[in-house]
Amino acid sequence: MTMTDISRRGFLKTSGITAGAVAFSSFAPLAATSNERGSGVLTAGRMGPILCEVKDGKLVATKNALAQTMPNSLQLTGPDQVYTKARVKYPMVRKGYLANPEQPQGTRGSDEFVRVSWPEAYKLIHEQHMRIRKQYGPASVFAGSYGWRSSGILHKAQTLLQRYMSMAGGYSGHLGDYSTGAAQIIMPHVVGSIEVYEQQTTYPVILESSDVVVLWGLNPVNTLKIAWTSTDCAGLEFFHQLKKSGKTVIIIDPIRSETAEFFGDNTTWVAPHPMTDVAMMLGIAHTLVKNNKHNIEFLQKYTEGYQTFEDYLLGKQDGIEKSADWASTICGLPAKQMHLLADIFAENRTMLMAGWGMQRQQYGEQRHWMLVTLAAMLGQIGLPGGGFGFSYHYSNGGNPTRDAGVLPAISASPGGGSSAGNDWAISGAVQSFPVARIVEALENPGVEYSHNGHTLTFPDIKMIWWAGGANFTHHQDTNRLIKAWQKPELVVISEPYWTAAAKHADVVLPITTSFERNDLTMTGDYSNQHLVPMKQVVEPQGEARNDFDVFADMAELLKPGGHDVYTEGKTEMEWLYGFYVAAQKSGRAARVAMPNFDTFWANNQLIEMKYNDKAAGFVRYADFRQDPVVNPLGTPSGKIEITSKTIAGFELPDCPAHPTWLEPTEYTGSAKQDELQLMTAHAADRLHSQFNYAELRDGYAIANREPIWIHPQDAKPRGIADGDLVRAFNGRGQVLVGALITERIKPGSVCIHEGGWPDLDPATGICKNGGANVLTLDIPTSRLANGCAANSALVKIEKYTGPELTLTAFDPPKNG
Ligand SMILES: Nc1nc2c(c(=O)[nH]1)N[C@H]1C(S)=C(S)[C@@H](COP(=O)(O)OP(=O)(O)OC[C@H]3O[C@@H](n4cnc5c(=O)[nH]c(N)nc54)[C@H](O)[C@@H]3O)O[C@H]1N2
Ligand SMILES: Nc1nc2c(c(=O)[nH]1)N[C@H]1C(S)=C(S)[C@@H](COP(=O)(O)OP(=O)(O)OC[C@H]3O[C@@H](n4cnc5c(=O)[nH]c(N)nc54)[C@H](O)[C@@H]3O)O[C@H]1N2
Ligand SMILES: [Mo]
Repeated sequence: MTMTDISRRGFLKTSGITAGAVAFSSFAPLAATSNERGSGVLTAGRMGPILCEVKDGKLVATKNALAQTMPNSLQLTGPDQVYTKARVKYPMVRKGYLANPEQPQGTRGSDEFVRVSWPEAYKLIHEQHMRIRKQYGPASVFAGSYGWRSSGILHKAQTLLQRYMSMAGGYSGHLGDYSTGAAQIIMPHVVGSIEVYEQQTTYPVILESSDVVVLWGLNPVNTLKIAWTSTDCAGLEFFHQLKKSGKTVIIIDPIRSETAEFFGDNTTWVAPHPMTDVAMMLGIAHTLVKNNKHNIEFLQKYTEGYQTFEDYLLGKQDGIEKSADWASTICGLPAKQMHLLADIFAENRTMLMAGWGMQRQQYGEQRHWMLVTLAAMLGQIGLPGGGFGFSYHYSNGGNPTRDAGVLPAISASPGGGSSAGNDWAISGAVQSFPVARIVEALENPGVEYSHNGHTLTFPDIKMIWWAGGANFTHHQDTNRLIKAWQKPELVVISEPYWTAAAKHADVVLPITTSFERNDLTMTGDYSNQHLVPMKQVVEPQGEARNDFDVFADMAELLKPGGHDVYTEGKTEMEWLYGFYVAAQKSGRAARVAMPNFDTFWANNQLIEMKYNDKAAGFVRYADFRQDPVVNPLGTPSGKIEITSKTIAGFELPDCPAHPTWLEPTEYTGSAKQDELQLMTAHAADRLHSQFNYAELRDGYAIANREPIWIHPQDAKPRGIADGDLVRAFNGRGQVLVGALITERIKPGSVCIHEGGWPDLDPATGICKNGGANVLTLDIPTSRLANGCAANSALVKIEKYTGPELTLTAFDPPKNG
């Protein structure tokens, strides 16, 4: 069904409202297949427990180790991860840096690299690290190193870096993340918790009790391929069963996503312009009020400050009624469609599931705040299958929590506490800034800025060590980043691959992949469904070493004995044994029996934790709904804050006291004639930049570049045909992309998925691989949250007619 089909019948045609609810037990969790599966070494990655086929010491294939109905392309990437030509083989140092580390010649990013031995690399880093630390203090050393390093509880790149830096006397760290920067700061003011990383009203309850499920900027068929720990695969199965249930599913997204394709005729696709959801929600809210369909009783009992918001909604302050007609001119949908959505939401048990792409935008705080407000007006929060949920598309939020033996993880300071032996002064982060403000920090040392009501100061960064993140791919406005990146005196990158960040470093250290070391992980960030051995499958490639060993060796250079303080005198397997014993102990408390470690490790099988019927019936906010006095929320009023006195007190022009439509700087509404809005959604066949080098790329690359999704209406007047090489550009940069002409995107918008490795041509400055962030705007969501606002940019596109440019994104540098 398309977005033009807006009849009530159109929406509800396949509705479970008449079909009847699906039985509670129908969401039987899929059994782990560890007993029936084929042979292979068992390990795990973000994409789930994985079986590895090894021939003659070589990893030849990887596949899922759990039963699953939905395919997960990322599970096939094992051999590419180990053997890609993009692997870093040896420690390498930039030529101009090696020649004179205190006064380096040449420029980061355009200099040659020279191979050195591990001891030479250690010595060089140690000496310069100590010089910088002594000269400028601990805050000058940035170890905030954000990113999606591999799964595992021992080989945690960032934590291991920080463990070393804490032994060295402290460092500058980061606050928050790129994922939910805006939502995780605004939600505690609104509902008293961060929401985005919390257990949701469960999948079984949705299948039993929801009539209408709204996927608001949610693309779970892509985003549930992975989890922060390792996916338990239950989320994809849930959406499979949701489709089978015949319930009404409405998808609100400028892109007809993989999820919309998956639901096919079982869904209605509604496509507003990007960045306009608040206007659209206001239009729906206004309709509710005009038709007296808002739940006044709920608003009175459970919320604070509704009246102020309603005054705004009805235009009592600014003379503008935020009606569906008003919203229509902004979001590009017919008013009738918003009227209909208001009716459907109010008349049925409706779960509003929201993704995060729409808060990774300028004024991103407003999206989820307004969505909670809309849900409050519908009055279904705390009822089974009603209300809102912000983690249904991520890490299987909604898969019931198991009774489990839960693994701990290595900590950022040795001994897990504040001291390790009397003569080590252990210190954590001495100064931290919101993670997506790194370029602003590099540009503005010592400058004050406002963050969540506080005044903070940017550190003066002189050294950066990045381990476990791809910041040249993940950060906005690459050319601005490259400029700011010249400021520090030393940049070290620990990486398995020659990422753009590695190519812009002074020292590059080759790190193992998770297939080359032993570790452990749970699956399901909320469910703890399995405990999985992550077994070493092959020998490390080249001279790759584990982050753990690198930092342990570096700690020895800090002071004799440092190695043992760092490792606490334990080997890799001794650490894993200790973690497992701790899990066994917590398992006993939950009445879960687990074999002893040696048996478990030799078994080559995962442990499935115990299903808990009570947990399976969890309804978020049920206790608050039952008694808001006994079970208040963690907000100042104890209620849902539709107007927040706290936020009002911050007096921020970019984040007012209640959800508000604020016109973005760069969006369709401000576009000049030939400009288009750029969306940068997460890709189906990558985890951000990870696996961009893999064979899967052959399936999606167009003209050997990242694809750009263009609506025929936008392609035709520009003379762009399907498969053409296209130049997308704006004042910030330019990229080469391959045209995918499709009606699956709202006219006026284009999409280049985030995660393509930047590959800047030195002569023209064009990114030859289509790295989306070369074009994005590096601004904070607002001075409330300072979140990542990547999805806020205008671009122009044209058919590329310049000289042929060869892709070099995945080539190691000369001598590499
Ligand atoms: N335009 C735009 N930009 C975005 C986004 C967007 O939507 N649009 N999304 C943002 C979001 S939500 C996020 S979370 C970020 C993601 O940004 P990142 O998390 O930085 O992205 P990844 O590509 O997963 O980077 C992980 C890196 O760690 C390396 N690595 C893997 N295992 C190990 C290990 O064991 N040790 C070491 N040392 N390294 C390892 C990998 O090779 C890879 O280079 O991107 C953000 N950027
Ligand atoms: N396969 C895969 N899975 C992943 C990741 C990955 O890179 N690859 N990344 C992981 C990480 S770190 C994160 S944070 C999550 C990200 O999860 P999300 O942030 O939810 O993912 P996105 O793809 O950015 O956005 C989801 C959908 O929102 C839509 N959207 C964008 N802007 C708007 C808007 O203005 N309005 C509306 N209504 N919709 C909009 C996009 O078109 C997209 O279909 O996914 C995780 N899962
Ligand atoms: Mo993320």
